[in-house]
Amino acid sequence: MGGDVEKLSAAQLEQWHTDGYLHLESVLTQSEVKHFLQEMDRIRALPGYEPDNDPELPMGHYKWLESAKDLDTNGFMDRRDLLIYSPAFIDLMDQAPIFDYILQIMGPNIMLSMTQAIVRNASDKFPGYTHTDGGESLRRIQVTENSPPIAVKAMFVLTDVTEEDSGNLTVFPGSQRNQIPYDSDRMMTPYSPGAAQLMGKAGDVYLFPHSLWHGPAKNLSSNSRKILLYNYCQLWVRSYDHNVTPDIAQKCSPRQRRLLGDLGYDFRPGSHFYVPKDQEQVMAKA
Ligand SMILES: O=C(O)CCC(=O)C(=O)O
Repeated sequence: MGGDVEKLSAAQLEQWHTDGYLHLESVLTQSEVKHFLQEMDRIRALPGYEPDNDPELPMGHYKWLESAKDLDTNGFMDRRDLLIYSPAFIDLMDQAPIFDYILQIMGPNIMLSMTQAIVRNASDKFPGYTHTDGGESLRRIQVTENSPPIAVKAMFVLTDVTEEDSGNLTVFPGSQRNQIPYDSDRMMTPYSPGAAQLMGKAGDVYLFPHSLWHGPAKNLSSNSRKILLYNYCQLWVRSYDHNVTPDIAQKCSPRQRRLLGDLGYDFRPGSHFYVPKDQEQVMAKA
């Protein structure tokens, strides 16, 4: 793909294939961390997509609300579709080195499928949960070890998580290849056998495929745990998040627009089936 791109080492790739996740340290600078934390505080008071108990909403769907329900900056927040809020959220979609690693792992025929900001407040009421991403469908599909994954998530950690039960991302290493039986009475939780609660520092990133069993542990610490999530999928799978308005499109570079599904021509039946001829070139140019 040319250019000066950062690459995962052979040892990291082996860990990716074996454990199904990577913990990359100090990816964001402390000033980037500070900026994104301030942005999370700011957008909480703004309208956006948040979870809601509206019985009219199908499972997993978000609702457009006037603000987060809790306006305390350490209270719970789960905001989707972040690109509308600032250029920093747009630029994070293809920032080095994480996007270089995503291209290395997934290949060039990809798009951005979701963005999300989550605050897991300290609470003894939240038991944590465990799941795969992509719902019932993707869970049933297991690619071979060396295949590019169908969908991958980058979790940007914005607050230190240095002890267990601090809202840690909890993973089941290897479960991307050896799926855990799910059509049974067995309920997976972050405390089921095989679970590993990950530690991390503000600025670190975890990469994992949607097929890895994962989820947040309880947060019994005295701090809120704050993260950003950027998801990527193979181009034909398509985004399940973004409304790409003209305003967002005009703030994006050609590569960012392509990642949002703009193929360089108007959509018509057949688009997204084959990749555009210039896909590799567009992905290679930051
Ligand atoms: O850690 C969280 O708050 C949620 C993360 C998660 O479950 C996910 O990335 O799907």
